Amino acid sequence: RGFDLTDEEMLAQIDAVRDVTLPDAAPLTVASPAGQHRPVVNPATGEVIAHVTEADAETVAAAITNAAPWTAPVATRADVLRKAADLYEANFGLIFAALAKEAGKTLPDAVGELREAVDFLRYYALEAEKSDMAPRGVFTAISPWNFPLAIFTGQIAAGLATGNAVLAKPAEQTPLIAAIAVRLLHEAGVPTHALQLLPGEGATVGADLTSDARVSGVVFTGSTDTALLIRRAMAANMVPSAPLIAETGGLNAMIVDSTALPEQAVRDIVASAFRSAGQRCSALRCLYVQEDVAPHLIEMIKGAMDQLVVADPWLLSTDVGPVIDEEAQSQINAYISAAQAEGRVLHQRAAPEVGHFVAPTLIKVDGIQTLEREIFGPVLHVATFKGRDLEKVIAAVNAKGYGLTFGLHTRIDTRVQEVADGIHVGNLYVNRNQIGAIVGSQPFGGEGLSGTGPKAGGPLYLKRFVQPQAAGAAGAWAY
Ligand code: TXE
Repeated sequence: RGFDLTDEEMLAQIDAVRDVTLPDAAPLTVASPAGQHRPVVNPATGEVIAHVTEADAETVAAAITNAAPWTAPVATRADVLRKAADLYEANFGLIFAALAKEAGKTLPDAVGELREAVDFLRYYALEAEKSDMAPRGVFTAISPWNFPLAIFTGQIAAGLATGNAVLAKPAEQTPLIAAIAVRLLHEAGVPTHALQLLPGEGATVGADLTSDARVSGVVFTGSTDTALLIRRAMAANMVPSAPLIAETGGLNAMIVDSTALPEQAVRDIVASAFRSAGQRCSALRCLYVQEDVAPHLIEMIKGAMDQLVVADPWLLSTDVGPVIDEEAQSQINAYISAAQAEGRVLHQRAAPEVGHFVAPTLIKVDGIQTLEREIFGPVLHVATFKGRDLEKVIAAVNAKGYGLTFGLHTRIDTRVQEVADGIHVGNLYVNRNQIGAIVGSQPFGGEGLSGTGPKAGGPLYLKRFVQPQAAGAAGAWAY
């Protein structure tokens, strides 16, 4: 079954939680007195909305000891995950409140997160039922703040559907939404020994959870640097066959050639670069426009940027919310200031002064050099290219070693094939918005520095959560 909440139902749910108090709605399941107390900040206002008690080393050690695979038959596990999906839908109002106030997510972002989370639960339930296989044991799931519901739930759902115990460590910035999700999963019937929530810092709780010999695998989404740290910790401590399933960053580009439909291209460019305040790993970072149409297209982009509502996501008409925290805000703003000093800022859309907002910004890039690093915010770079240099653009993008998403707007059919053959990328979007996963139909994941594969939301994903001999015996995949 697909996502089936109507718009009216969603809005009614939001109305019902206008005055929700998040700490009351999301009591954290781990409360070790010795643990760290971390303030949770609403990035749209800068206000502290809760204090969270984080796990300490003893809590983590106890959680690993208590973790036990979920031995219920696969049909039971699948039913429980489907029930959890129903509970997520029934609690959309609360989920929206947490996503808006803790992660700065707009209403369309929150709907997208809910839909993806629910799809993950139902899809992995279905996939697990197709071939019952032996779990590896205990999985650590480390997730980022930018999809604090969808990615968090997807990792857990994959681990649980295959019968593993899951130790879930959410990002430091988003423990409340994680607590709500785990509460709903437990309410649906996931045993507490099979799913434990361990909020805390990456460098301490995350490191402990990825360097214990009793952990049989790690599923991770976040930065490439952290993935490399985790790989080293696992190599030193875990059995050699323990898998790391990682999704990491990208330096995503798009080509718009002279034949592209400008309205369609501009709509997709602005949505991909600025929605979610640019904090999607799939987001467009660098746009290459064919020289002859560039002046017109850039004017159109500026006009579309001026239409964006940059505001607190608690206002339902908001298009662009804040970035996640003060550190992200100051890093991105420093980057923009440096570009400004070099005279490369082509356009900016004003943003509120209060809260951790970054003004959506368009920056000019000279030549077809691509970016040095990923700027995880509402910043779009634009370069122009001559028609004969198309191959050079593709080579420049490939040379960076990331391969997450790539966009192409053209009406030349042979060019689609040419680009598809040339670009090393996990997800190619032709004449459409460069977004992330569509669970079940467009699995998501990158190549090279962008991740290990297999793609989340696809048929091969669960194979890495089960024992290789069992997968082989089932005639499927062996790792
Ligand atoms: O990630 P971090 P950040 C990437 C994107 C972006 C960056 C931003 O490239 O620049 O991540 O997120 C935990 N051992 N993507 O900087 O620091 C940490 O606590 C174990 C890509 O916050 O990697 C958090 O839970 N865990 C993307 C998680 O790792 C550790 C989606 C991610 O944090 C740890 C989101 C350690 N030593 C971000 N250190 C995608 N491809 O989907 C940190 N953590």
